[in-house]
Amino acid sequence: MELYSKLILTLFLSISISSVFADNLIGWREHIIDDVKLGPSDLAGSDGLEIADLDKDGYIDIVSVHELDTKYGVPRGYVRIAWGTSDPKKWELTTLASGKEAASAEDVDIADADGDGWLDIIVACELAHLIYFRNPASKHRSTTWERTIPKISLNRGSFIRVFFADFDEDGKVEVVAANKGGENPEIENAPLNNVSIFKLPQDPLDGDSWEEQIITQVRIPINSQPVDLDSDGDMDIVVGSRGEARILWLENLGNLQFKEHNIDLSGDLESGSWLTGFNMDYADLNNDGRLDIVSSVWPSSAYILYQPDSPENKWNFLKIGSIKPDRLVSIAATDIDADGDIDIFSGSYSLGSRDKDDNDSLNRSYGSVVWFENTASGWKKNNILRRKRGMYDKWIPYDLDGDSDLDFIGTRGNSQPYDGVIWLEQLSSRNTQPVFSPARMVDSQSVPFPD
Ligand SMILES: [Ca+2]
Ligand SMILES: [Ca+2]
Ligand SMILES: [Ca+2]
Ligand SMILES: [Ca+2]
Repeated sequence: MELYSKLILTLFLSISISSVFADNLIGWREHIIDDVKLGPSDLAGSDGLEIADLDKDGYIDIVSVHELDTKYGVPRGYVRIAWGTSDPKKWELTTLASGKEAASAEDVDIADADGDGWLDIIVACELAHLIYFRNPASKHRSTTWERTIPKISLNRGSFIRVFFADFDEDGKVEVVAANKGGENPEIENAPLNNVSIFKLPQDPLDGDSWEEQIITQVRIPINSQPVDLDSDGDMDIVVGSRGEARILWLENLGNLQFKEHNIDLSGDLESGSWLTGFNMDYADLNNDGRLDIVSSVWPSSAYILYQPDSPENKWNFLKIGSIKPDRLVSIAATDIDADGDIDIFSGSYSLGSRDKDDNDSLNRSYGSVVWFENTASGWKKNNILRRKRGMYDKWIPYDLDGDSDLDFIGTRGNSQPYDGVIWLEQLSSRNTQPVFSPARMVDSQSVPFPD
């Protein structure tokens, strides 16, 4: 016990001292939005999230999905909404769906799908369907939102990503989704699976009338992200294949026709590393007018892939940095320090037990959060937090407290009972305070960064 106290004290001192001498004065304070104390006692496996003002009260609301994946057996999950208020430390929490309807809910998107002026919700479930929720237009928090599980999405394995976008520019959104087949397909023998657009009927609640159009097939599709990659005004789609360890893009030709382009790199990545395509963000990083891709490269790095002047050409690339030995899973490209250039915010995926801290070597993937600062002399890694457990899968930049610096809203998984939804408040001038102020007194054990 005494040794343990000493260890904690040493850790505390080293964190304090390093923060005093840190170059920049940005600090981060963690706030909990949803967890087992504020929400259902079995909330876990928190994963995708999106934000929008669903009830038009002027405050951002957060839709988050939770896989409950620390337990096996009956497929279950939660779709939760945190309703914003004038105080970013106060949220009203409701459950939009639970149990089998939200079986291993993995991803979510928000758009006005039926054209009534109110934002609707779609969720991809790993076990295993799509489910659409219609915004009720009034009494948002107390009424049960009407919903449908489109028949065409049933009995075909795991939906891993889902997005709304208007691909044919008729003013109504379509749905694009990646179906990876089984929940844990073997990479070697994985069959080709679909990336599909679903054309919605006039009333998307009419689940029998959704029409599927397959737009490509790859081994273990893991992403199908709408983005206007060639900046010609229509939405293209960036696809990731885990089975083939590559990404590609589908150029929108109009009328729901797409032309497939490989994204081939101009050289080799470091040996033993590969593109996952699961989490990417987009920004013009070399100011040539073309959008570039910022991607995680497993196991531990973030890279920029520079878009070439023609889709036939190879993509040059640059390594931004690494969080070795942690597994880098999330990428948000935005100007974090408000100095006019794009920085990168990232989190990792802890391995090992999800419901307790393991006693083992420090040279393993833990749950960490860092940001990479774009500086005149290159990319500088700024450490924020590192714990034994945490999967920080997605970050949404948003100035939640209205003090003009960007804060980050995210989910945390792999760390029951600490899973849920959090936000990290940016403290632009923290002076001598630590870089990171945790929300809880007791949490998964903090561990020092190796660098
Ligand atoms: Ca709201
Ligand atoms: Ca385009
Ligand atoms: Ca910047
Ligand atoms: Ca702020």
